[in-house]
Amino acid sequence: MPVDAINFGLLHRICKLVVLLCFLHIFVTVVFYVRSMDIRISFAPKLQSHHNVTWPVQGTVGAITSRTEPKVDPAVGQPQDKPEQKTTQEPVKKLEKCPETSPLLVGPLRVEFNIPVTLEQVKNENPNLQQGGRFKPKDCEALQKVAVIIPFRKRDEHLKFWLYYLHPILQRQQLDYGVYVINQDGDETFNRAKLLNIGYAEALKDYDYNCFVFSDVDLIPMDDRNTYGCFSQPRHLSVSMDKFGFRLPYNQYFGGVSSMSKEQFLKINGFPNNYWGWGGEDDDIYNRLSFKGMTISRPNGEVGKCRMIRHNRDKQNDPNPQRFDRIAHTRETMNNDGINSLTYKVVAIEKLDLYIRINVDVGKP
Ligand SMILES: [Mn+2]
Repeated sequence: MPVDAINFGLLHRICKLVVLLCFLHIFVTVVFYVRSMDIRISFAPKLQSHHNVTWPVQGTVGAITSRTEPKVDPAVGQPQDKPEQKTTQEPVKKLEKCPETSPLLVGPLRVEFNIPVTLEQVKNENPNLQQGGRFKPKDCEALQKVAVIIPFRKRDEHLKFWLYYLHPILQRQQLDYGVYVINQDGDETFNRAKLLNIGYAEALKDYDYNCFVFSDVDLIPMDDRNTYGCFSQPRHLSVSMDKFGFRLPYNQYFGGVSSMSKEQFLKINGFPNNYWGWGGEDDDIYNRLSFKGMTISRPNGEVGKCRMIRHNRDKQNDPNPQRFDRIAHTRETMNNDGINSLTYKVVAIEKLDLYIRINVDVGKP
Protein backbone atom coordinates (compact mmCIF):
# COMPACT_ATOMS: atom_id res chain seq x y z
CA MET A 1 0.00 0.00 0.00
CA PRO A 2 2.27 2.82 -1.13
CA VAL A 3 -0.50 5.45 -1.18
CA ASP A 4 -1.45 4.87 2.44
CA ALA A 5 2.17 4.92 3.42
CA ILE A 6 2.67 8.25 1.73
CA ASN A 7 -0.49 9.64 3.30
CA PHE A 8 0.53 8.42 6.70
CA GLY A 9 3.99 9.82 6.39
CA LEU A 10 2.66 13.17 5.27
CA LEU A 11 -0.04 13.23 7.93
CA HIS A 12 2.53 12.35 10.56
CA ARG A 13 4.75 15.20 9.53
CA ILE A 14 1.88 17.67 9.42
CA CYS A 15 0.79 16.58 12.88
CA LYS A 16 4.33 17.05 14.16
CA LEU A 17 4.43 20.52 12.63
CA VAL A 18 1.06 21.44 14.17
CA VAL A 19 2.13 20.22 17.59
CA LEU A 20 5.40 22.11 17.27
CA LEU A 21 3.54 25.28 16.30
CA CYS A 22 1.22 24.78 19.27
CA PHE A 23 4.16 24.55 21.64
CA LEU A 24 5.78 27.57 20.08
CA HIS A 25 2.55 29.48 20.49
CA ILE A 26 2.19 28.43 24.13
CA PHE A 27 5.81 29.32 24.80
CA VAL A 28 5.51 32.77 23.30
CA THR A 29 2.26 33.39 25.15
CA VAL A 30 3.78 32.34 28.46
CA VAL A 31 6.86 34.51 27.93
CA PHE A 32 4.81 37.61 27.26
CA TYR A 33 2.40 36.84 30.05
CA VAL A 34 5.19 36.48 32.59
CA ARG A 35 6.77 39.68 31.36
CA SER A 36 3.60 41.67 31.69
CA MET A 37 3.08 40.11 35.14
CA ASP A 38 6.51 41.36 36.20
CA ILE A 39 5.71 44.83 35.06
CA ARG A 40 2.31 44.76 36.68
CA ILE A 41 3.70 43.53 39.97
CA SER A 42 6.39 46.17 40.19
CA PHE A 43 3.96 48.88 39.22
CA ALA A 44 0.94 47.55 41.04
CA PRO A 45 0.58 50.24 43.72
CA LYS A 46 0.62 53.04 41.19
CA LEU A 47 -1.59 51.44 38.62
CA GLN A 48 -4.72 51.77 40.67
CA SER A 49 -5.51 55.19 39.32
CA HIS A 50 -4.30 54.44 35.81
CA HIS A 51 -5.85 51.16 34.74
CA ASN A 52 -6.02 52.31 31.17
CA VAL A 53 -2.25 52.41 30.84
CA THR A 54 -0.90 49.98 28.31
CA TRP A 55 2.63 48.77 28.62
CA PRO A 56 4.65 48.45 25.44
CA VAL A 57 5.38 44.76 25.31
CA GLN A 58 8.44 44.94 23.16
CA GLY A 59 10.29 47.29 25.51
CA THR A 60 12.58 45.66 28.04
CA VAL A 61 11.33 45.75 31.58
CA GLY A 62 14.15 48.04 32.56
CA ALA A 63 13.59 50.56 29.84
CA ILE A 64 11.32 52.82 31.82
CA THR A 65 12.79 55.79 30.08
CA SER A 66 11.48 54.62 26.73
CA ARG A 67 7.87 54.83 27.71
CA THR A 68 7.72 58.52 28.37
CA GLU A 69 5.94 59.16 25.11
CA PRO A 70 4.93 62.77 25.37
CA LYS A 71 1.62 62.53 27.18
CA VAL A 72 -0.22 65.41 25.67
CA ASP A 73 -2.00 67.35 28.30
CA PRO A 74 -5.32 68.61 26.99
CA ALA A 75 -4.75 71.83 28.86
CA VAL A 76 -1.65 72.49 26.84
CA GLY A 77 -2.95 70.88 23.70
CA GLN A 78 0.38 70.79 22.01
CA PRO A 79 1.56 67.50 20.61
CA GLN A 80 5.23 66.52 20.57
CA ASP A 81 6.73 69.39 22.47
CA LYS A 82 10.28 68.76 21.31
CA PRO A 83 11.60 72.32 21.40
CA GLU A 84 9.88 72.94 24.72
CA GLN A 85 11.83 70.08 26.35
CA LYS A 86 14.41 72.55 27.66
CA THR A 87 12.16 74.34 30.13
CA THR A 88 13.08 72.79 33.45
CA GLN A 89 9.79 72.92 35.32
CA GLU A 90 6.68 71.72 33.54
CA PRO A 91 3.95 71.76 36.12
CA VAL A 92 1.33 70.39 33.75
CA LYS A 93 3.23 67.22 32.90
CA LYS A 94 1.97 64.40 35.11
CA LEU A 95 4.58 61.67 35.42
CA GLU A 96 4.01 58.06 36.32
CA LYS A 97 5.34 57.09 39.71
CA CYS A 98 8.77 55.48 39.70
CA PRO A 99 8.83 51.71 40.24
CA GLU A 100 9.29 50.31 43.75
CA THR A 101 12.68 48.95 42.71
CA SER A 102 14.67 51.18 40.40
CA PRO A 103 15.66 49.45 37.15
CA LEU A 104 18.89 51.48 37.13
CA LEU A 105 20.52 49.71 40.09
CA VAL A 106 23.69 47.74 39.48
CA GLY A 107 24.26 46.05 42.87
CA PRO A 108 27.72 45.71 44.46
CA LEU A 109 30.09 48.63 43.93
CA ARG A 110 33.82 49.14 44.21
CA VAL A 111 34.60 51.72 46.84
CA GLU A 112 38.17 52.92 47.31
CA PHE A 113 39.74 55.97 48.84
CA ASN A 114 43.30 55.84 47.54
CA ILE A 115 42.72 58.01 44.46
CA PRO A 116 41.70 61.55 45.42
CA VAL A 117 38.69 63.11 43.72
CA THR A 118 37.91 66.75 43.03
CA LEU A 119 34.62 68.60 43.25
CA GLU A 120 35.06 69.62 39.62
CA GLN A 121 35.26 65.98 38.61
CA VAL A 122 32.16 65.10 40.63
CA LYS A 123 30.32 67.98 39.04
CA ASN A 124 31.29 66.90 35.54
CA GLU A 125 30.29 63.32 36.19
CA ASN A 126 26.85 64.34 37.46
CA PRO A 127 25.46 66.71 34.84
CA ASN A 128 21.85 66.18 35.90
CA LEU A 129 22.26 67.76 39.32
CA GLN A 130 20.63 71.09 39.95
CA GLN A 131 22.13 73.90 41.95
CA GLY A 132 22.47 72.89 45.59
CA GLY A 133 23.02 69.23 44.72
CA ARG A 134 19.32 68.72 44.13
CA PHE A 135 17.98 65.99 41.89
CA LYS A 136 14.74 64.41 40.85
CA PRO A 137 14.24 61.76 38.18
CA LYS A 138 13.18 63.07 34.78
CA ASP A 139 11.05 60.22 33.59
CA CYS A 140 9.04 59.28 36.64
CA GLU A 141 7.80 60.77 39.86
CA ALA A 142 10.04 59.76 42.76
CA LEU A 143 8.37 57.74 45.52
CA GLN A 144 10.18 59.65 48.25
CA LYS A 145 11.46 63.14 48.82
CA VAL A 146 14.67 62.60 50.71
CA ALA A 147 16.82 65.11 52.54
CA VAL A 148 20.24 63.67 53.23
CA ILE A 149 21.67 65.32 56.34
CA ILE A 150 25.40 65.22 57.00
CA PRO A 151 26.76 66.55 60.33
CA PHE A 152 30.07 68.14 59.52
CA ARG A 153 33.21 69.92 60.58
CA LYS A 154 36.57 70.03 58.81
CA ARG A 155 36.17 66.87 56.80
CA ASP A 156 36.32 68.27 53.28
CA GLU A 157 38.44 65.38 52.01
CA HIS A 158 35.81 62.90 53.19
CA LEU A 159 32.98 64.97 51.81
CA LYS A 160 34.51 64.85 48.32
CA PHE A 161 34.49 61.06 48.39
CA TRP A 162 30.97 61.04 49.79
CA LEU A 163 29.69 63.26 46.99
CA TYR A 164 31.67 61.32 44.40
CA TYR A 165 30.13 58.00 45.39
CA LEU A 166 26.70 58.98 46.65
CA HIS A 167 25.42 61.31 43.96
CA PRO A 168 25.41 58.62 41.26
CA ILE A 169 23.92 56.08 43.67
CA LEU A 170 21.10 58.36 44.82
CA GLN A 171 20.27 59.21 41.22
CA ARG A 172 20.13 55.54 40.25
CA GLN A 173 17.81 55.00 43.20
CA GLN A 174 15.44 57.44 41.50
CA LEU A 175 15.04 59.59 44.58
CA ASP A 176 13.92 63.19 44.71
CA TYR A 177 16.71 64.31 46.99
CA GLY A 178 18.85 67.11 48.35
CA VAL A 179 22.12 67.00 50.29
CA TYR A 180 22.47 69.18 53.38
CA VAL A 181 25.87 69.50 54.97
CA ILE A 182 25.38 70.97 58.43
CA ASN A 183 28.64 72.51 59.49
CA GLN A 184 29.21 73.24 63.16
CA ASP A 185 30.66 76.74 63.30
CA GLY A 186 33.55 77.47 65.63
CA ASP A 187 35.69 75.11 67.66
CA GLU A 188 33.47 74.11 70.55
CA THR A 189 32.78 70.47 71.33
CA PHE A 190 31.06 68.68 68.46
CA ASN A 191 27.35 67.89 68.76
CA ARG A 192 26.31 65.40 66.10
CA ALA A 193 22.69 64.84 67.13
CA LYS A 194 21.93 68.54 67.40
CA LEU A 195 23.38 69.09 63.92
CA LEU A 196 21.04 66.36 62.68
CA ASN A 197 18.06 68.10 64.26
CA ILE A 198 19.11 71.34 62.61
CA GLY A 199 19.45 69.56 59.28
CA TYR A 200 15.90 68.27 59.61
CA ALA A 201 14.55 71.73 60.43
CA GLU A 202 16.51 73.57 57.74
CA ALA A 203 15.79 71.04 54.99
CA LEU A 204 12.06 71.38 55.63
CA LYS A 205 12.33 75.12 55.11
CA ASP A 206 13.79 74.37 51.70
CA TYR A 207 11.44 71.70 50.35
CA ASP A 208 8.55 69.42 51.28
CA TYR A 209 10.72 66.42 52.26
CA ASN A 210 9.00 63.36 53.73
CA CYS A 211 12.10 61.31 54.45
CA PHE A 212 15.39 62.10 56.16
CA VAL A 213 18.62 60.18 55.84
CA PHE A 214 21.19 60.96 58.52
CA SER A 215 24.66 60.07 57.32
CA ASP A 216 28.15 60.42 58.68
CA VAL A 217 30.40 62.01 56.10
CA ASP A 218 32.87 59.13 56.06
CA LEU A 219 30.51 56.23 55.30
CA ILE A 220 30.02 54.98 51.75
CA PRO A 221 27.60 52.18 50.83
CA MET A 222 29.08 49.35 48.76
CA ASP A 223 25.82 48.35 47.08
CA ASP A 224 23.29 50.65 45.44
CA ARG A 225 20.42 48.35 46.42
CA ASN A 226 20.81 49.85 49.90
CA THR A 227 18.06 52.41 49.38
CA TYR A 228 18.65 55.79 50.99
CA GLY A 229 14.96 56.16 51.67
CA CYS A 230 12.41 55.52 54.40
CA PHE A 231 10.56 52.42 55.43
CA SER A 232 7.65 51.45 57.66
CA GLN A 233 10.09 51.45 60.61
CA PRO A 234 13.14 53.63 61.24
CA ARG A 235 15.92 52.29 59.04
CA HIS A 236 19.52 51.54 59.90
CA LEU A 237 21.51 51.55 56.67
CA SER A 238 25.16 51.09 57.63
CA VAL A 239 24.66 47.55 58.90
CA SER A 240 27.92 45.91 57.89
CA MET A 241 30.81 48.30 58.08
CA ASP A 242 34.33 47.27 57.18
CA LYS A 243 35.42 48.92 60.44
CA PHE A 244 33.45 46.29 62.38
CA GLY A 245 34.49 43.39 60.15
CA PHE A 246 31.31 43.73 58.09
CA ARG A 247 29.07 42.89 61.01
CA LEU A 248 26.71 44.71 63.28
CA PRO A 249 28.62 45.64 66.48
CA TYR A 250 25.46 45.07 68.55
CA ASN A 251 21.77 44.62 67.84
CA GLN A 252 20.62 48.04 69.02
CA TYR A 253 23.30 49.83 67.00
CA PHE A 254 21.80 52.78 65.13
CA GLY A 255 24.95 54.79 64.33
CA GLY A 256 26.55 55.69 61.02
CA VAL A 257 23.74 56.02 58.48
CA SER A 258 20.05 55.87 59.38
CA SER A 259 16.77 57.12 58.00
CA MET A 260 13.38 58.17 59.32
CA SER A 261 10.22 59.45 57.78
CA LYS A 262 8.96 62.80 58.99
CA GLU A 263 6.30 61.01 61.07
CA GLN A 264 8.81 58.66 62.69
CA PHE A 265 11.13 61.55 63.48
CA LEU A 266 8.37 63.61 65.07
CA LYS A 267 7.07 60.63 67.00
CA ILE A 268 10.35 60.47 68.95
CA ASN A 269 10.63 64.27 69.25
CA GLY A 270 13.70 64.21 67.01
CA PHE A 271 17.14 63.68 68.48
CA PRO A 272 18.73 64.76 71.77
CA ASN A 273 20.41 68.17 71.77
CA ASN A 274 22.70 67.70 74.74
CA TYR A 275 25.15 65.00 73.70
CA TRP A 276 28.38 66.95 73.43
CA GLY A 277 31.40 65.06 72.16
CA TRP A 278 31.70 61.58 70.78
CA GLY A 279 29.26 58.77 71.45
CA GLY A 280 25.94 57.88 72.99
CA GLU A 281 23.58 59.96 70.88
CA ASP A 282 22.88 57.03 68.55
CA ASP A 283 21.94 54.84 71.50
CA ASP A 284 19.70 57.58 72.84
CA ILE A 285 17.98 57.69 69.46
CA TYR A 286 17.57 53.92 69.57
CA ASN A 287 16.00 54.21 73.04
CA ARG A 288 13.63 56.87 71.78
CA LEU A 289 12.30 54.80 68.93
CA SER A 290 12.05 51.67 71.01
CA PHE A 291 10.15 53.53 73.78
CA LYS A 292 7.71 54.67 71.11
CA GLY A 293 7.09 51.08 70.09
CA MET A 294 9.12 51.15 66.90
CA THR A 295 11.76 48.70 65.74
CA ILE A 296 14.77 49.00 63.45
CA SER A 297 14.45 47.98 59.84
CA ARG A 298 17.64 46.93 58.05
CA PRO A 299 18.85 45.70 54.68
CA ASN A 300 20.55 42.32 54.71
CA GLY A 301 24.25 42.10 55.51
CA GLU A 302 25.28 41.81 51.89
CA VAL A 303 23.31 44.81 50.62
CA GLY A 304 24.16 46.74 53.79
CA LYS A 305 27.94 46.58 53.33
CA CYS A 306 29.74 49.89 53.57
CA ARG A 307 33.18 51.36 53.90
CA MET A 308 34.40 53.96 56.36
CA ILE A 309 37.17 56.36 55.43
CA ARG A 310 39.90 55.84 57.98
CA HIS A 311 40.71 58.86 60.09
CA ASN A 312 42.05 59.97 63.44
CA ARG A 313 39.71 61.25 66.09
CA ASP A 314 38.81 64.87 65.52
CA LYS A 315 39.81 67.58 67.92
CA GLN A 316 36.93 68.76 70.10
CA ASN A 317 35.17 65.43 69.73
CA ASP A 318 36.47 63.41 72.65
CA PRO A 319 34.31 60.65 74.08
CA ASN A 320 31.55 62.19 76.11
CA PRO A 321 31.93 60.98 79.72
CA GLN A 322 28.27 61.77 80.48
CA ARG A 323 26.94 59.57 77.73
CA PHE A 324 26.19 56.49 79.82
CA ASP A 325 24.27 58.50 82.36
CA ARG A 326 22.31 60.27 79.64
CA ILE A 327 21.42 57.06 77.81
CA ALA A 328 20.05 55.67 81.06
CA HIS A 329 17.53 58.52 81.26
CA THR A 330 16.22 58.79 77.73
CA ARG A 331 12.69 57.96 78.80
CA GLU A 332 12.49 60.94 81.15
CA THR A 333 14.33 63.41 78.94
CA MET A 334 13.09 62.65 75.45
CA ASN A 335 9.82 64.56 75.63
CA ASN A 336 11.50 67.80 76.68
CA ASP A 337 14.75 67.49 74.80
CA GLY A 338 14.50 67.19 71.04
CA ILE A 339 13.15 68.93 68.00
CA ASN A 340 10.68 70.79 70.27
CA SER A 341 13.49 72.39 72.26
CA LEU A 342 15.94 73.01 69.44
CA THR A 343 17.68 76.39 69.39
CA TYR A 344 20.53 77.46 67.12
CA LYS A 345 21.74 80.28 64.95
CA VAL A 346 22.25 79.99 61.24
CA VAL A 347 25.52 81.69 60.34
CA ALA A 348 25.37 81.15 56.59
CA ILE A 349 23.58 79.11 53.94
CA GLU A 350 25.45 78.39 50.72
CA LYS A 351 23.85 76.74 47.74
CA LEU A 352 26.86 75.07 46.16
CA ASP A 353 26.97 72.95 43.02
CA LEU A 354 26.91 69.61 44.78
CA TYR A 355 25.26 70.30 48.13
CA ILE A 356 23.77 72.91 50.38
CA ARG A 357 26.11 73.94 53.14
CA ILE A 358 24.55 75.37 56.27
CA ASN A 359 26.92 76.85 58.79
CA VAL A 360 25.38 76.90 62.25
CA ASP A 361 26.18 78.05 65.72
CA VAL A 362 24.97 75.28 68.03
CA GLY A 363 26.19 76.89 71.26
CA LYS A 364 28.33 75.05 73.78
CA PRO A 365 27.88 72.47 76.51
MN1 LIG B 1 34.10 58.15 61.43
